[in-house]
Amino acid sequence: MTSTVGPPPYYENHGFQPENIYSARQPGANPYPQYFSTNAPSVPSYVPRVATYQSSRPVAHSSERTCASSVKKIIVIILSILLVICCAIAAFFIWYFVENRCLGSLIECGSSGVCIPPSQWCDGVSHCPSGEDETRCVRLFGPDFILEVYSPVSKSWYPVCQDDWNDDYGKIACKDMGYSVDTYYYSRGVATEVSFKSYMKLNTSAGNIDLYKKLYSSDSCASGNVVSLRCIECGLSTKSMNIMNRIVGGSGATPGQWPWQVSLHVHGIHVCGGSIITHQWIVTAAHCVEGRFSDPYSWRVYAGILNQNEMLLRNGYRVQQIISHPDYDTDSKDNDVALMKLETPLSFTDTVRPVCLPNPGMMFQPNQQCWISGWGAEYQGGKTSNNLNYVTVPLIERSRCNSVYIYNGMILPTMICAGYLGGGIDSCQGDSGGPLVTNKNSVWWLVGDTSWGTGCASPNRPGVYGNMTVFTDWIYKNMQANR
Ligand code: 4AZ
Repeated sequence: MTSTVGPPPYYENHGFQPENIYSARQPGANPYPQYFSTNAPSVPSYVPRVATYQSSRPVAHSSERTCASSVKKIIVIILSILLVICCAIAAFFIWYFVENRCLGSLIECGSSGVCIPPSQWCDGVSHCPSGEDETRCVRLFGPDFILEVYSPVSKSWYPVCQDDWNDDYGKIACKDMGYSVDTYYYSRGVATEVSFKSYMKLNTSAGNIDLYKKLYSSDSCASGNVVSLRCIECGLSTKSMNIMNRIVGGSGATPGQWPWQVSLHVHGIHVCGGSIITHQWIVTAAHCVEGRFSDPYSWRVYAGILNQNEMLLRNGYRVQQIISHPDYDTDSKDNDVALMKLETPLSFTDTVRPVCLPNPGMMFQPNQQCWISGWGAEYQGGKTSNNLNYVTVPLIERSRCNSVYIYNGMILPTMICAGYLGGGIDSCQGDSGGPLVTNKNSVWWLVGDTSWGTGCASPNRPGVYGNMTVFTDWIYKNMQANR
């Protein structure tokens, strides 16, 4: 230990001394430069008098001035930096309000600056100042993607007649459903169904006005064709199916077979599955993003990779936003659906592609052949699988799945059962959030998202999936509000 006993060291502050002005001072020599006379009065007449509490030693005085001016400089620099930061923040907010005026997950009423929550958009009650929330309601209906527009007057949906329709109108309708115009696929006419009695028609003489103001209801459609609208090229698998068939009791997937399947990681560990629906949006289960998992920054999304070990060598896509269904219930698993918005868009390839969201009016049949895929456990209580597995499962009618010997009334309208009552084949821990899909009209549709079940592959305990048809509208509105 070193001792600190004794007087403290004395340091004389000479301040800044430019070279060759002051010569090196000898001990006992005049401390002042020679051009100051040593016989001069203690306060020379030409030296301004200063208050005595200021140092009378010229060297110390100049050093304090230097120090004060340095402090001033630093303050000026800091203030300048703060000013620049404030200007940048103000510019960002101005830009933000000009570009997307509605903060958070709200939809703007036209360009009025009034914002409403997605749940109030097209709910049959007018909330916008000019009623835009009820006059710009579009949807795609059935397996042929028939474009329908809602008439608030007759309170019903009408198919749009193909007469005078073009891609520019198609792009507007796709944008109003929450799609980006960059993904626009096509608009084409398809023969009308006998069930169509009225149509929405374009009034071409209406001039350059809003699409929806140009539409009027009519009992005739000259071409006999209605608009089939595809806002994204979805539901295409590049690999033909090996139905022969692990998941529990499934097979290993090949590249491009389930291109919408993603693996969702937290701290390098697979937690849940998900499905790609656009370049930036992933559908998963709300229970996957509950509680401590609700922070978007903790997630990484892996697309187009079949093997978990390989994912650990890659970066994954960052998540910008997570939207959980507002009516999700932890206990009953009612509305077990959530959306993840990626920070950067996915590039679509043969192995990375979106699945189609089911349109209202899809009517999936009981016993309809569907497929589940995921990296979940291969047996009850097992660990995550290294490779992506898949298996075919039939849908089970809700009334049957709700019977006393199966789930005894626990299957709500937001749920759909699929699997085998004999057991042996099922989704399991780690498959949650992932897809339940079917193929109809040569298109792959997202029928459900893996949600829950009692154990895995046990007799009379089939898998339970979120009923995607019920969620499509919620998904579109939230994509629209968070563009
Ligand atoms: C789960 O915890 C899970 N057998 C997924 C599916 C099923 C059960 C549990 C259905 O991720």
